[in-house]
Amino acid sequence: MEQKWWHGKTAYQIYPKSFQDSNGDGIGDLRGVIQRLDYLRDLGIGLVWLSPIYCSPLADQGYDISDYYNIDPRFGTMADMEELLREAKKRDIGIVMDLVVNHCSDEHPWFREACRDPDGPYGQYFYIRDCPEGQKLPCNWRSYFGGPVWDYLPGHKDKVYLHLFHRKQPDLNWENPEVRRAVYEMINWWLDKGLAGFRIDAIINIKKALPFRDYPADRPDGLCSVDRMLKDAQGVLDFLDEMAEETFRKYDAFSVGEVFNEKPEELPRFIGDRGCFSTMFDFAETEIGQDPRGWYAHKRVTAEQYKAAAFASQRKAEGVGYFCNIIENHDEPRGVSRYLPAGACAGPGGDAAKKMLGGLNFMLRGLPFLYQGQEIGMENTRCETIAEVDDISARDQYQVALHAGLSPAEAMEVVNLYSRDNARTPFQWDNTKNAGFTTGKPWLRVNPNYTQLNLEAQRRTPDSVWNFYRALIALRQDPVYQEAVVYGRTEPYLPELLNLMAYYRRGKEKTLLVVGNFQGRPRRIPLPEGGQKVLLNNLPAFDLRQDILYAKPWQFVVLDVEPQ
Ligand code: TEU
Ligand code: CA
Repeated sequence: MEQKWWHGKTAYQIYPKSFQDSNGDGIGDLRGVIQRLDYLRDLGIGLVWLSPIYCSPLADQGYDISDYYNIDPRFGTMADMEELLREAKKRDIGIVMDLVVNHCSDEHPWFREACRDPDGPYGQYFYIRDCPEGQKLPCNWRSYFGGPVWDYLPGHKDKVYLHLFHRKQPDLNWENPEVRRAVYEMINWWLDKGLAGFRIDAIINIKKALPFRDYPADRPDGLCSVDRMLKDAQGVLDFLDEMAEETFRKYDAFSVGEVFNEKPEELPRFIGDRGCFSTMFDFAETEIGQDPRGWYAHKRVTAEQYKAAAFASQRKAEGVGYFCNIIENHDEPRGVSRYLPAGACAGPGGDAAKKMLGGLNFMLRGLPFLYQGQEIGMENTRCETIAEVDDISARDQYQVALHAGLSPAEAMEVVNLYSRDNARTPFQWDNTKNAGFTTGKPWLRVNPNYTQLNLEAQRRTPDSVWNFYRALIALRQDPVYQEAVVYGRTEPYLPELLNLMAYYRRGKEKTLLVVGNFQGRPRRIPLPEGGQKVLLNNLPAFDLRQDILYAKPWQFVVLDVEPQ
């Protein structure tokens, strides 16, 4: 596998709306990000992905773009963006923007024009079909946010348009070469400005199985998940190869795909040496326990499932490419609230558990992608009623749960576990009002645990979660260990032992052994014989006697061991 300029970095996702507000309007913004660049540099971050900051009606928090060439005034100005690029560059931080091109906003001029004249050129930018009122829709697919993927074209009673996501997110017709040309032009315009690359949103959806047809209904609503259609859709990689050739490759840009539902044999074409993307997120852990009926039927993740999913992904990437490893993002609950048993991170030993989970994920082969607040162990938030919830997918899933017979209180438990708001509460900088995020009224309620859980407190505490993440990042940058951490082969260690997740990272010179006691109970762990040097430990103790580690609950260590 070819080595790339970004392989050794540590990446960080910013959700700008919730990161840092600079002007007191309660909404995080670009000037806020600029203010925090030193923080990111000192943490050791080399790549930053910004969730969308383009002009948008914010029907889906910026994932509905009405102008790809401008910054939404709520987030700042183009001058702010240019300053951010310059200032980031000074600190050796590459800025990655979100590329949301499966759909645009219904307020984008292309869609407005398509509504005005569906038979004109812009009608071909979207999927518009004749469908007189009362007639059957072109197909029975269910939008990701609930309800049919079809809605009446504004101003027309006899035409419908396709939206796989929200009705304010009409799908762009990638079969139309004009659309593809317009997208590539926009990408290059941004890369010319000095962007390091893009995170590519929901990209598998750009290829539809055509012509539109029904699939067997999979819920009582008579609709069928888009996932079913994606199985039949052929040829997404032809579009993506073309895109890479016309854009990213010319700039040696970084690109990370948000890819779900890929066909396994296609992995090399996604992230191999000549792949269309530099890398893609590994969502294997995210997908554990999911149930097509909806969030209410999801199952909690066990340590064994987590381990199996992580190791399977490491095997898949071996010799092919390089995944991005995450425990959370802006669409997912907080990793510590999800992958640790209920209540584990709140009680005593909670910090140890958080560090163990973070360490196990961070040390896997691939690019570690931290999500804002992960480095201080931010947790899920709680809402008592659905009225407090902002996330459009959580609102839909609440209804799905009610229809399935759950009580409102039970449905709220489901929402509290999986709502996207969990990751979107403001960053907890300190224990002043609103956690130092804003002097105004935050757009989304700050997690009340900020009085204890905040960056400022963790800076002052040597054994905080934050200091542990700093040590992880420092290890990745350590010239002695970097080769093993970045490129070393992953080899599971004693995978048959329940609630133990351990693996070697075998580099050219150095071999590391990563060990996590994935349970709130102590245990004995046999270690390979002979010299072990402890590089990282989430607890003060390291109780080793005759090659047996007497591990404490949630203990996590990284050892430098003799290659064998
Ligand atoms: O998410 C794509 C995606 O597949 C989502 O349906 C995801 O599974 C869902 O949000 C979970 O509730 C991307 C973005 O990350 C997300 O924020 C956007 O809402 C979505 O695309 C539409 O642009
Ligand atoms: Ca603001």
